[in-house]
Order: sequence, then structure tokens, then C-alpha cells
Amino acid sequence: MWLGAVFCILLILSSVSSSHAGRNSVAYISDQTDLRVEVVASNLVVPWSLAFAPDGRLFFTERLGRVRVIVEGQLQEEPAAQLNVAAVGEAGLLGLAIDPEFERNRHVYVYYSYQLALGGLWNRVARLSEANNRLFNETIILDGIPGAGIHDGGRIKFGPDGKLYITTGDAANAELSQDINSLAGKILRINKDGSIPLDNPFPNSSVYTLGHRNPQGIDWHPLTGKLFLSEHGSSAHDEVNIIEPGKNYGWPIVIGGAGDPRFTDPLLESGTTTWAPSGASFYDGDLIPDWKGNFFIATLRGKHLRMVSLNPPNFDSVMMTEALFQDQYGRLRDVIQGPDGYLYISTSNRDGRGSPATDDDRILRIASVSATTITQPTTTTIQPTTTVPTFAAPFRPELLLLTIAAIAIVLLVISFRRRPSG
Ligand SMILES: [Ca+2]
Repeated sequence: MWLGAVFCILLILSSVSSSHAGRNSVAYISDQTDLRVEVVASNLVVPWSLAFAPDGRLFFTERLGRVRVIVEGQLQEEPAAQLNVAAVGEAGLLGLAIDPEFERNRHVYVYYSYQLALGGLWNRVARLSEANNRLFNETIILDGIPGAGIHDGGRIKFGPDGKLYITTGDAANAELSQDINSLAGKILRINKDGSIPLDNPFPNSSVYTLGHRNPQGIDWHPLTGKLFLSEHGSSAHDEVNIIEPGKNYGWPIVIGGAGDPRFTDPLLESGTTTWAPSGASFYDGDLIPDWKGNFFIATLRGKHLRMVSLNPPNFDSVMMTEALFQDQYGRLRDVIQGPDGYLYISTSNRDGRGSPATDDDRILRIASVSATTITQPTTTTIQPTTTVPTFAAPFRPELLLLTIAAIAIVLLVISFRRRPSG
């Protein structure tokens, strides 16, 4: 009996430790979580913006003008659309958003740069209709956003209020960011038909906030609904801002946390280092429990995924920030959460400023090693996301081990006492 119990404990111990060794050998390990990173698609050219349709298809833009689609894990050879864009410097086909009512209207929105015949670069937002993995019937819904070879902004996302939010850069003309009559250097907010919402902060204006330099990432906190923004600073001083309607974020009069009462200071800034932040998203999935509720930013020159943890209960101050995957995948352009609970990122190593690997650019997805239940690269059905008002505790294998050991010892003692004397 004694021998049997000891053998059981040893067996449990060895199985737990060996499974850990196995995990470690195949996965990237961060300080917090052991992670599995999978390649979803490769040999792409600057996949700038990722967006899932409700049916599980992943649509994404390539900056040179292609919209592409991944269906059930398979990248479709034929692009969904080849748009006539001005892919000059940082300009080109940038943002992409799926209509919240896509299942009914099949609408997809894009943000792209174009060149006028007489010269001059501009950006616009257009709506396309989708059928059979093809996009057609372009309708321009917002035009006249100043463009340039640098600082074109370009992220578009639908808010929880059903409005379309658009980030625009200063188009290399910093003064425009403070000009309320220019669409440059702003966060814009429009109805999806292009009209101006009646509750916008400035009458008859799509301008939602001003004083931005080159913002490229937006998302809303899953619990508070607050809008967070990532923004390129000028030589360092990259910013994360909490966006409130009508506020002025300072560019080019102030940079970083200036403490000037005329302007809103960033929640977080990079100080003297450069992240060059692009796409950004909150993670609210269940496949990486330690990351639930954190804000993630894809960084270009920084070559990492920036994770920002926020202090409860208001989530409007920074608890901790950490660089993940430093130099592992090069320049990162976008990050979104998939309907399957994975965190998806795209690389930007073929944008003229990177050192591309042979299979760059890539779309990758991340989950915890322990989340072994989903093996398909993408799923065709939506996993409903449960809104849990607290952050899940991480899985602790050592606690499980201790519990099993304690039960074994109790059983051991009981069996010892029941042994017949003599
Ligand atoms: Ca600022």
C-alpha cells in the first residue's frame, strides 16, 4: 500500500514536469505566460489592417492596393479587390473595417491614398460590397483628408456606438493638426453613410479630437468603453492617449506629457525611446488568460508587441507596460483579437524600412500553450465572447500538484491507520 502511494505521487510529479519541458521546447516563453505562435499566412506585402467578418473570414489590406481574404485558414490566391491607390512612401491602401451589420448588408470600408491628376496626395474612406470573396461597387463616403508620403494615419474602426472612427495624420504639415477646418491630424467620427453625427463635439464637423501627429491605432476598453489611441511621436515621445470628444492632444505645440492645461496629456509615452506604434487592440479573449483586459500595440521601429496593463477599477492609469516578442518578428503593423480568442498580429518588414525574412510579410496568431482545444487556423463559426466583469486567474499547475499530493498523503495516513496491528 505504502509503495503504491509513493509510486503514484512520483508518477504525478514526473508527468507534470515532463509536460512542462515539452511545452517549453516548442513555445516562446514570456515572463508571464507560455505562448504558442502560429503562422496564419505568409509571403504578403505589408498587411496593414486586419478585420474579421462575423462568419470568421479574415479580410486584410496590403498597402500596395490589394484587399485579401483568408477563408477557413486558407489564403485566397485571388485578391478580393485590387484598388487604384497611390502607394507612395507611407501612403497606400491602409485601413479596413467590416460593417457591424455585415451579415445583412455585406459592406466593407477601406481607407486609402490617391493622387490627383494635377498632383497632390489625398486620403479617402470608401465603402465596398462583398459577394463570393470579391469586393465591388465602390462608394466614397469621406474625401478630402490631406495626404503625403508620410503621416497618413489610416486606421478605421467601428465603435460600440456604431459610428465609424478614422485616424488621420498631419500629412507632413504639422499646423493642420490644430486647424479645426482641416481633416488632417485628427480623430474623425462619422455615420457609416458619411454623414456627420448630431452629437459630434463640433457642429457640422467630423472632427472628434484634434492635435494628433500620426495616429494609427484605436480600440475601446472592453469594460469601460473608453477609446484608446496609439500615436507616433516626433523622434521618440510616442503616445497612448485616452480619447474624449472635443479635446486637443497638443501636436505640434506640445509633445508627450507636457502638463500644459490647454492640452490633454497622454496616458503613456515612450520618453526618449521610439516605439513607432501602429495598430492597437484590447485583448478580451480566453485563450491567453493572463492578458485579458490588456491593451496591445504593434510597433514598427520598436519591433515588438507593446503590452499595457491598466489599473482597476477605472482602467485609466497604467499598471505596467512590457515589450513582447522583441526582435522576433521584426516590424509589426497591426494587432487584433480574433473571434476565436487568438491574438492576431501582422508584420511590416516589406515596407522599405525592414529586413524581411524569406516568407515575410506574415500574419501570426498567439495563444497560451495550455489552450490546446482549438487547432484549426481559423474557424468559420463565431465563438460568442462572454463578457466577464473580472479578470480570470491564470492556471497554476503547481497548485494542482500540491492538491493531488495532499490528497495522496491523507489517503496514505488513512490506509496506515487501518492496517491490522501485529
Ligand atoms: Ca500629444
